[in-house]
Amino acid sequence: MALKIMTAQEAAMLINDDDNIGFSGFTHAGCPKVVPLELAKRAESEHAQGRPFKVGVFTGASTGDNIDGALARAKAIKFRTPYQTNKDLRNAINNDEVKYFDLHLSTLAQDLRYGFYGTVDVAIIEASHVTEDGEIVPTSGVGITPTIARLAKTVIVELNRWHPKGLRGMHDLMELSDPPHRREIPIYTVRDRIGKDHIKVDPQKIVVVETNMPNDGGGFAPVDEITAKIGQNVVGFFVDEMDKGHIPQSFLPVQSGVGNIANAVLAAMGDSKDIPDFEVYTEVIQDAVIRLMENGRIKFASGGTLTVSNPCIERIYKNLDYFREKIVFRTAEISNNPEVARRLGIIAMNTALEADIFGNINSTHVTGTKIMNGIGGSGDFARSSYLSVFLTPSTAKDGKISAFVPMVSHQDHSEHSVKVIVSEYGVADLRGKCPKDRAIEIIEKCAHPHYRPLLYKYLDSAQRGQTPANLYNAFAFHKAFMETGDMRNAGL
Ligand code: 0RQ
Repeated sequence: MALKIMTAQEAAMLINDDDNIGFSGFTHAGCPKVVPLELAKRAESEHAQGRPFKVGVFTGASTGDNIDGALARAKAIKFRTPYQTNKDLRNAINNDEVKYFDLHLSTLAQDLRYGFYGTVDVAIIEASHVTEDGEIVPTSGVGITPTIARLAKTVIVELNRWHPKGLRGMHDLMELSDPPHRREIPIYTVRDRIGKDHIKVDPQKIVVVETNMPNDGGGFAPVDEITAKIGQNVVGFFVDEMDKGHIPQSFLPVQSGVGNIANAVLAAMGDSKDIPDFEVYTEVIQDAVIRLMENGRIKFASGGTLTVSNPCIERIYKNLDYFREKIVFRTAEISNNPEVARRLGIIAMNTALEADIFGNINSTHVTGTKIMNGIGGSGDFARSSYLSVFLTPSTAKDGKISAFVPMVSHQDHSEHSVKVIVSEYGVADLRGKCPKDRAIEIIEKCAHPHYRPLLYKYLDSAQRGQTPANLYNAFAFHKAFMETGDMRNAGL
């Protein structure tokens, strides 16, 4: 049976006001590009004619500008989950124009199956290949694709010729059974495969839109003095842990979050002669992973996406046979699965916006209210890893903000999931320490020297108890920032 072929504009007409849409991909990679742009235009035209038009948006993680940016600017988003990084969408969320709920990435596919968030009416999926009997091969990012493809009544496939057909074979795709029928996930090493190389759906519900559009892949900020220092501190700590026998000499699989700091830390690990060649079990595969693969330092990467710059993905596509042996793309519910993270003994490295002196972490909200991106996969890994490390520069905004505060203004990861914190000044090892000792460790090893006296002043003023606290002054740093633009003015 021949598949239905349409233009992007025609496909956008299949979507109704109030529908919930599932998009393929994870970060900009694997996301559809042309239908969402037409959908944004459609919403603008409906609004111009006085009619309502908004859709619910489910994704694997953040997306390209053609989804989150275009739909936010068109005021076409009813609600959004689970992670975003787009400036226009972030502003719309923080201005209360879009309802956004932040979610552990591993849970969205199962929450959709459980029906927690209503129906998935339409799935829009970027594919490198689609067959007449309904086999869909994703591109460079997966996310929640198998689940939305199965649940949706209509599946719009953007067949993007920019991605080679040869991607087939690099994906490992499956959905978990739901309780009470779920069994263990048989992944015992980073390389194990448990699924198929494609998604199969009823061809009757597929419509195909053909396109040829590059990814949105921007580059990373170059490693600077601070991120390089954080990288060296992480490496020093890992080498020490190997000497103590806490990390085996063969090393353990590494997960690293998204962004400049994570990229710099991986680069530092690759440069170290004291860290053996290692494997990665992560969600986002960034440029640094590919460079380390090319020079043999990373032996294998299991991830959900190639969140790499366009020059980097072009290198991969030119050498697909080399990378096919070294990379597997999984769905978010498997790449980020807590069961697998705990079994494999993952070393998790994620980034904090701020930490308090007791080890609680805020990764998402500036001064407790304005969302930056979201928790992403950090919670999936932090709680379930072998060793959970959080990274942050000691200050932000030219020293006006301390990353170490008396009490976090929003909490994503509790002290119970945080084993180690690293800044450019050093490594705070929180394992086995009571809250007061943790506070001293964090102030001495990680806080910026300028903020250390202020943090000690807070600690001295705190009411004694298992966890020292002074609820009158707990937000003195944030208050000073809001009132004077500089936490150094905190009156304690
Ligand atoms: O602002 O861009 O205006 O300069 O935050 O900070 O230092 O460039 O670091 O790119 O690694 O991003 C936590 C946001 C860090 C990210 C966060 C400002 C700072 C700068 C970016 P500018 P950097 P990064 C993977 C797993 C989510 C949790 C996670 C993130 C901007 O890593 O979203 O790891 N993590 N998930 O100036 C106000 C503070 C600040 C601050 C930094 N305390 N207050 N602004 N900034 N600290 C995600 C996935 O699963 C896909």
